[in-house]
Amino acid sequence: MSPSTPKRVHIIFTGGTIAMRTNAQGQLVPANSGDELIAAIPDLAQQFTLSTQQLCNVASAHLTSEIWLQLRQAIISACADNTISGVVVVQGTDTLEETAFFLDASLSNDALHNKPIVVTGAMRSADEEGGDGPSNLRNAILAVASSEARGRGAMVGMYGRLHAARHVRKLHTTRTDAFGSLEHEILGEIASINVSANASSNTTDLDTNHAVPQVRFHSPAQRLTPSIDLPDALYSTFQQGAIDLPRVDIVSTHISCDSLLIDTSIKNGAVAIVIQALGAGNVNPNISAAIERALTQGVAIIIASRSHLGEAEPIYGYVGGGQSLVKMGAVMSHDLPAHKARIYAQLLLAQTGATAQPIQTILDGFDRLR
Ligand code: DAS
Repeated sequence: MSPSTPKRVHIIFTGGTIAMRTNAQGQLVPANSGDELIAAIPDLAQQFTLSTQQLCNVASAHLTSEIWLQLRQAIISACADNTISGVVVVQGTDTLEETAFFLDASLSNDALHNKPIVVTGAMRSADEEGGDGPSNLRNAILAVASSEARGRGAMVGMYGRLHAARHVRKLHTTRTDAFGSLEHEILGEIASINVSANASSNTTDLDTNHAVPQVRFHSPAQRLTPSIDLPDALYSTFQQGAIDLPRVDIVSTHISCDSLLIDTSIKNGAVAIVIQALGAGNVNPNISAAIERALTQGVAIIIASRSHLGEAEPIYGYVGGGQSLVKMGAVMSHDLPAHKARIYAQLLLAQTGATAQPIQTILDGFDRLR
């Protein structure tokens, strides 16, 4: 690409509040196409060559593993095009961190040709005055076009901040600054800097300062989650309706909970179960017994914590304590919350096709997260 050729960014739209408007009944529903969202940031269309793709237009609660695999395939194709700098994915914020983590964990730098992905959305609808959609979309495009974004895999870009897919969480239900990385540093930000118009032109007019957004990363490029390459055949088999990603359920625990949900999950074909355990990864004797039954039947058990900070660790040796569970053959999710541990387990099982040996596959795979 010659230095004068505008950078090309590919944008894949799937829907979300960013594309919703209020209907005659006063309800927010999917409405705007991706191209209509791009029309709201005309200056970016002058700065970059933008190609767009509308995969679907749904609330992010309606996304499925089938749409994820289509999205992943669309990203692989876009990144293989050497005119494209990177890919922006637009979706609803409710499951945004899940999609970002799925993409980050399932796409190696080789598959991406080192190109970055930024997943973004909005907390305010397209028809809301002063909505955050246009600025989030603008920032995401600027971020993937930055050469410093290369080699970082999939990130989340919201409210001017870039978060690692592994660490980011939606922490607030409605605020525009809803996303955070908890105790982890954010990867970077898009901040406005003031430049003098005369600094870049030879005019003799009076100086006029104007704000220019600039992408700044805080640390060198690295991948925080070991990539799990999915077999090429998976997508085509999936398209033929022959398989789904392996079934991995999440069971949440609390005072006085019993084993019903774990037993039901096994009966319904779960290959692995993520237990959202208490504190550092502890459960009561009912759940401990159910975990032992599951492991005996060959179902892998992953222990995550319902706490927001810290990691699931094998500390306690009482019945149901994390150390006792690990001795039985369960595995700790480390810093992954239950919903990301579920995705990671699905990918590991899909990669090896080792649904016959899920326990070993999960043990080995989660060990690499440390
Ligand atoms: N919560 C909405 C959003 O922020 C809806 C969704 O996730 O699709 O986009």
